[in-house]
Amino acid sequence: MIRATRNIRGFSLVEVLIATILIGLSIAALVAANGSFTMANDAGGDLSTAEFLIEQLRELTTMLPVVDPQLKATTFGPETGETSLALYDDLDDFDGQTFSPPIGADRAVLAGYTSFSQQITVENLDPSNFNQVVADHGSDFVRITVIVSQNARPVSSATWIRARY
Ligand SMILES: [Ca+2]
Ligand SMILES: [Ca+2]
Repeated sequence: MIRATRNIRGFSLVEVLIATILIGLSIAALVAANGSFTMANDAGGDLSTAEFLIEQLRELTTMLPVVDPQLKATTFGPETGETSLALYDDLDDFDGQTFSPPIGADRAVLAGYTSFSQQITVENLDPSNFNQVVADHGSDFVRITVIVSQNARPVSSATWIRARY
């Protein structure tokens, strides 16, 4: 047995085993890395979608007055008779609303994004300290916050400030 091993040039069983283990480890590492890249790519795609959905609400609300054009600052939230999204005509009408499935800047449902939702909050701010929230209609400045979630998990959010004019 020993003589035969000396005479035959080739790989021993131990060498073959080590080579096999090394190749196996390399393949496992490659598979794991590929999985990580795929997950990172998916997360990037979700974030892009969330940013897009934030922009839709920003565009929708940009042209709206801060308080109701007819009734002025009488009701924080939808005024009497403003029973649907199509009738909302000022910023605070949108306070506390969640759109699931999300909506576009034209207020139409975005059917292709059903796993996402948009949550919007409108708050009045102290004019001398924008970190301080004051009573509803308590100042001429409002802060709009939009949180976009996917399957109830927040993905992205944005905040901006508007002045009453
Ligand atoms: Ca209104
Ligand atoms: Ca209102």
